Amino acid sequence: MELSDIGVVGLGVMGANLARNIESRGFRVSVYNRSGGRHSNVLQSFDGGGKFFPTDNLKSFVESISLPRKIIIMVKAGSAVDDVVSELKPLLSKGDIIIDGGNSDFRDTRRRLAEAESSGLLYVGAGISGGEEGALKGASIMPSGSPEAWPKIKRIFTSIAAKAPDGSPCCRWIGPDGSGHFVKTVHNAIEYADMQIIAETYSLLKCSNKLSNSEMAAVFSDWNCGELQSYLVGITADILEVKDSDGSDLVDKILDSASQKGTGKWAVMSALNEAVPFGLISQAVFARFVSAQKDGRVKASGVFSDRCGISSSGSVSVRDAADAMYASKIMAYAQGFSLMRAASETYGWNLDFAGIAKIWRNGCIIRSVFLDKIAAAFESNPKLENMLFDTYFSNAISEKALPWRKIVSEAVLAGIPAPCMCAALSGFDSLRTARSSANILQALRDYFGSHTYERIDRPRGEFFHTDWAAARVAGPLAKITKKI
Ligand code: NBP
Repeated sequence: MELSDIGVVGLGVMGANLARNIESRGFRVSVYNRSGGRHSNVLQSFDGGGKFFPTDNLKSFVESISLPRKIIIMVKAGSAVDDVVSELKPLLSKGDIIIDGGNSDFRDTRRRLAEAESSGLLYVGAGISGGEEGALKGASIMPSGSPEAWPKIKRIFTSIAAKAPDGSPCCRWIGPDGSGHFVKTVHNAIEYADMQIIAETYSLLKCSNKLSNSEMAAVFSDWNCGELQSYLVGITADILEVKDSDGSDLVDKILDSASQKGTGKWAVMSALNEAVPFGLISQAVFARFVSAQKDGRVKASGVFSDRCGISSSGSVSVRDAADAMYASKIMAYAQGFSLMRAASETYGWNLDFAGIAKIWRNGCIIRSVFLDKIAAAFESNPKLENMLFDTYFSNAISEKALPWRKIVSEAVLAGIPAPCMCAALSGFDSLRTARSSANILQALRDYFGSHTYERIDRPRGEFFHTDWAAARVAGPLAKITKKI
């Protein structure tokens, strides 16, 4: 009996297109979907035939794949993955490879990996970015997990991946454990920030400059030819030109309430766990929560319409807006890479940051020319502590600092919400402030809670406590400060 090279479980948007992509590269693909009938629809949509092995139960699906079996699970993240894994396990043989290609939480991947390996199986958590089109024509793929699995799946994965401008596949082994899904989570978090920065700029051009959608489309198209070139900026220009059936602009009819599936939230939670400053990306996630509170916003707009101190200076410079976007983008990526760096140290993943930037250059949603600069920065210094310390980025953000401040100030004065750009700028200012105001925080904490503090005139690690109330009355000679 002829056997297939690989199997795909779950023929939703991503699974169906991924199966087609794999088959189009000359591999034989077994396909299975929980709800019967879906694979026949899928195969019909691909003109039927091909090197597909459609199956209607998991047992025959598993038996139709050559050893060691390679099975990609493309189902909804969460308990559905556990369901499929536990149904597959009794049917598999030692050395078979389970690959979860969905957007799983990396902590789930760590657990599933350990359980699979304890049963003699190999397990891969592969972040896949690019949406429907990427799955079909070439995605950015971030696999990690059992290292013995990589040589066995590498040929298929690198052939279905997008190709970077230099021809290299946008897929490389990320590392052990759940590192691939973690990197995909950070990718998505950066995607949240990129999108929110675009939305804030759109808002300024629309509300301050009163540009029409077609005028904004021209601005975004122009930006897409320069340093801001990116997939998201390009499709923003497209969106602004699309008409509804009555000839009006479709974008104006879209309800301003954005949803999310959880990867942004997971990234923020990881940043909290790793103690990494993540204000800008957190604001991008919270901005979606605020957007979803449509009724509350409508109510507040009625309450505060004439009482919120707006003092706009008028329209903004389009050039300054581009600079503010670019500077904010630098901060977003700096935060994302700092989070990956912290997690890499915590979990011992030894992540290759230049390699990660390289596989994001095509296929994925955040693809842009900007990623070449990041790859170059980490290639010249793999231990780069913060992207902002790279010469290219430190020069770029310094050159754009003044226009960035002007744009953020105008947004604040005009009362136009720009949570990401404001957080980006204040994150930058916080970072470059050598002597911060945290001395006051420490004094307050010590005053009310005896939490102690360190002194600038004593070595780090020596802690002091002051009886602040007594000191205020007794003056400098009193013995009110003690070393702990
Ligand atoms: P879809 O919603 O299009 O399809 C979901 C699939 O999961 C269907 O095949 C469904 O089977 C199956 N499924 C579910 Br739901 N529960 C199951 C269960 N308990 N057992 C077996 N199968 C089950 O999702 P999608 O957009 O293809 O996304 C798949 C994964 O890829 C997700 O993790 C998603 O986050 C990720 N992802 C999506 C995109 C994107 O742009 N859509 C991009 C990158 C990553 P059924 O037909 O029987 O209901």
